[in-house]
Amino acid sequence: MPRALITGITGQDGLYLAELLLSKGYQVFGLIRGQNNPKRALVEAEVPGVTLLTGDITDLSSLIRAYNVAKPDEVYNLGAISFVAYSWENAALTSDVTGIGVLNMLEATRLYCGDDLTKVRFYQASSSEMFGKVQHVPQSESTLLWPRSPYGVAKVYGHYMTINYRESYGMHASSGILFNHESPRRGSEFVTRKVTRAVARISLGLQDKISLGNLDAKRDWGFAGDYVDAMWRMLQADEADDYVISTGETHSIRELLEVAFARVGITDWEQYVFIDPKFFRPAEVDLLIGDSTKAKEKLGWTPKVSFTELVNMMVDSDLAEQRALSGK
Ligand code: NDP
Ligand code: GDR
Repeated sequence: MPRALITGITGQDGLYLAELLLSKGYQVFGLIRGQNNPKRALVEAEVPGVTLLTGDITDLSSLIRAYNVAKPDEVYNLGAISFVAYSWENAALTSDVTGIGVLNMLEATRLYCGDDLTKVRFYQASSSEMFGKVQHVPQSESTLLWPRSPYGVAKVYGHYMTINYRESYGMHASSGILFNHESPRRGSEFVTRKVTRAVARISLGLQDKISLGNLDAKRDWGFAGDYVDAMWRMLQADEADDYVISTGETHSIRELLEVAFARVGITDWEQYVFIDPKFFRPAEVDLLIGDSTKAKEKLGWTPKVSFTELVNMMVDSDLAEQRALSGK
C-alpha cells in the first residue's frame, strides 16, 4: 500500500487529493497545524480514512517528526497562506509560510531520504500568480515570471527552490504551476465562492447585494477535482518536471457574475453588484490563461469540467447549503 503525506489537508485541494489517494488505495497522512484546529472535525468527517499528524511547515522539527511517522512514498506540499489579498497585509508571514515553508519541506524530505534521495516523490503547489504582470499569453512553463504580490514572490521562491533540489540532489521533486481552480469547497474569501454564495443568498432573499473590487480581471478557472488528479500524475511520471495545469480558457469577473446569476434566473445582475475600493489590490494580475499542452502530452491530463459547469456546480451547492441553514 503506497503511503502519502499531504500538507494543507484542511484546504480545498487537500480534501480532494485525500479522497483521490484513498480511492487509489493509499494510506494517507495529513499534516494539521495548531493546538485545536477548527477544521479538524471537517477533515475527520469528509475524509475519515486520513491519519492526522500535528505539524507546521514553518517548524522543521515538526516535519521531520511527521515524516518519521508517515514514512511517505509521496509528499504533496499544499500548505500555504494562499489568499493573495491577505499577503500584502502579512508579507513577512506569507514569506515564511508560503516561501521558506517550501525549503523546510524539501529539507525534511532530503533528511528523511538519507542516502536514497529518490525514495520520496515530492510535489510543490506552485501557482499561475507567479506569472503576474502579463508578458505573454497563453502562459506556459517557459513564460517569464513577474510576480505582483508578496504571495506571488513567495511562490516563485518555492518554485525555484524545488527545481534547485531536483537539480542539486537528483530528488524526484515536481512543481505544478496550477491556474485558479475552484469547487464547492473553495474558501469564501476567494471571488468565485464569494459570488456563488452571494447569488444563492440573494435568490433566497437572505442578502440584497454583493460588494466586489476589480471586475475586469480575467482568470483561467478550472475544477479542483480535475487538478488534484494532475498532481498525482506528476508523481507517477518517471522523471520529475514542472507542468502548467489550466483549462486554456479565460473569463472576467463580470462573466463569472453573469453565469452565476443566470443559474438562479437573474439576468439584470448589475443592480445587485457594488464596487468597494477596499477590494482592489495594490498591484493586479490582469490576465491569466494557461497552455497545458505539456501536461496533456506527457501526463495524459486534460480538464473535464467546463467553466459554466463549474459555476453551476458551485451555485447549486451554495443554494442547498443556504436552504439548509435558513430553512427556506
Ligand atoms: P487553501 O487556502 O484552501 O488551503 C491552504 C492550506 O494550507 C490549509 O490547509 C491551511 O491550514 C494550510 N496552512 C496554512 N499555513 C500553514 C502552515 N504554517 N503549516 C502548515 N499548513 C498550513 O488552499 P488551496 O487548497 O486552494 O490550495 C492548495 C495549495 O495550492 C496552496 O499552496 C495554494 O497556494 C496553491 N495553489 C492554489 C490554487 C487554487 O486556485 N486553489 C492555484 C495555484 C496554487 P489551516 O486550515 O490550518 O489554515
Ligand atoms: P487569486 O484569486 O488572487 O487569483 O488567487 P481570488 O479569487 O482571490 O481573486 C481573483 C480575481 O478576482 C478579483 N476580485 C476579487 N477577489 C476577491 N477575492 N474578492 C473580491 O471581492 C474581488 N473582486 C474582484 C481579484 O482582484 C482577482 O483579480 C487564487 C488563490 O487560490 C491563489 O492561492 C492561487 O495561487 C491563484 O488563485 C492561482
